[in-house]
Amino acid sequence: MSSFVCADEIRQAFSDALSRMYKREVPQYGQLLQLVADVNAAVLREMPDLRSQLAFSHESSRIDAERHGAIRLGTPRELALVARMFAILGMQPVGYYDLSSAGVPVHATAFRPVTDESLAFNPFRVFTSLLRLDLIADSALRAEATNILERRQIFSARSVELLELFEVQQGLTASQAADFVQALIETFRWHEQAMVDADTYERLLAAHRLVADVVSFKGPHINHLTPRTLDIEAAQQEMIRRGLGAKALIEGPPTRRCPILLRQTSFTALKEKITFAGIAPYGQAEGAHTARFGEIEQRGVALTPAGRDLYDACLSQARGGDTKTPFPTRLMEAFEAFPDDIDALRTQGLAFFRYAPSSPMPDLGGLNFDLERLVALGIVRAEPVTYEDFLPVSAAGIFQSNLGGDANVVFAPSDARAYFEQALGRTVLNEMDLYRDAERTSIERTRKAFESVAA
Ligand code: OOG
Ligand code: NI
Repeated sequence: MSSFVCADEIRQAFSDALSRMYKREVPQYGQLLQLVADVNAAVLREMPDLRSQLAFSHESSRIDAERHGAIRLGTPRELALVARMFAILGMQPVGYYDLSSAGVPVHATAFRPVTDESLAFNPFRVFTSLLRLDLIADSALRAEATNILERRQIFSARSVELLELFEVQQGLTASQAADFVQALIETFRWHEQAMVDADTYERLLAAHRLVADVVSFKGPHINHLTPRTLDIEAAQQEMIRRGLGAKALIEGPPTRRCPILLRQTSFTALKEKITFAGIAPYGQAEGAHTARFGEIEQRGVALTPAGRDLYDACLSQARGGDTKTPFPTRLMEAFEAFPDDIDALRTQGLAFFRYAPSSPMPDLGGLNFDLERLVALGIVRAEPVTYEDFLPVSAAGIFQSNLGGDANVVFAPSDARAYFEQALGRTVLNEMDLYRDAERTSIERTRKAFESVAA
């Protein structure tokens, strides 16, 4: 029997291949990677504590390869297929993001690895949106868009064949996996040739820029790849210094000593030449499309439901504040209510932590296992669990700043989750359960280590 390649390795190969492809397609992304590597190296030189924390959380090795991407799909059938394809890469749908209330007619999930080991190996994630044509008011245009989407095949015959083989065999050999990665990245390639004529493109664009982006092309081009920086302020300044027009505002929480959740910024999308379908009287019509960009992010600690409620409350206070005060000031002020001390985050139950003995566990002669006591004694170390997911308000901000033009349509909130999960063929995983499990497992391991010495 031939042996199969593990999903983590296939995911790594896919993430690397996609990154190489995007670097060729969007050279500014290559500049961004270089810039982030420079900033990260400087941060690690200057902050030995952070270096030790990353080593302790098994994250040192993943930082350089770490990134997320984003794709936008057109039909439930595409979502179902993507879910099966990404399962081969060890990526599962985590979380449900409804962006319609922010004026973006999509709902989404993040495909990502879920176990500690897989995340440490390579945490590559893909923010995957599904277009909501039901939110397009013009019913004729909706029918036309549905028709166009129904006809397209975003996956090659070869990738579907390998998918089916995987599902029968429950694995892929090394050469099948290499083939699969090659076939799969083709789906996410940029297509300069639109599937629609100029007139249709304009009508789709008028409905919503996102509708044009999804419906006009042969496949769901990767629209950005995002490396992880250890200092987003420094990286943002470097972006400006190196002439990569950065977005004015960093999305997410304000600057803090203890980073929480996720902060993101991007350079605005490129205006790229496209060719429309149809035979124009004087040769093929050309146009321009704005969709692809580059983004950077800094990840902090995952918050518990209580911490997340507090985050949401602070954020909405800042957003609802007096517009005479600049937003960054409002944000700083609102977040004064959020403790910025690692022990406070832990003892107040606002964030998740991973526990482990800081060195071989000493024999404490008959003491009962008392986690807090062991932490206080410095025998057990608590390190923040990294937030592995996304934030809906930030995601909407990223979408809007890159769609070109303004997007001030607001759709009535609706519950389309059941529809999304039906397309997916399963329910999405709850990210809070995953963080809670990570924390619990680490405590159990620590307890075992303690008991094995005490026994
Ligand atoms: C996805 C935007 C969301 C993020 O990092 O929050 C996202 C998109 O533009 O398709 O990638
Ligand atoms: Ni992103």
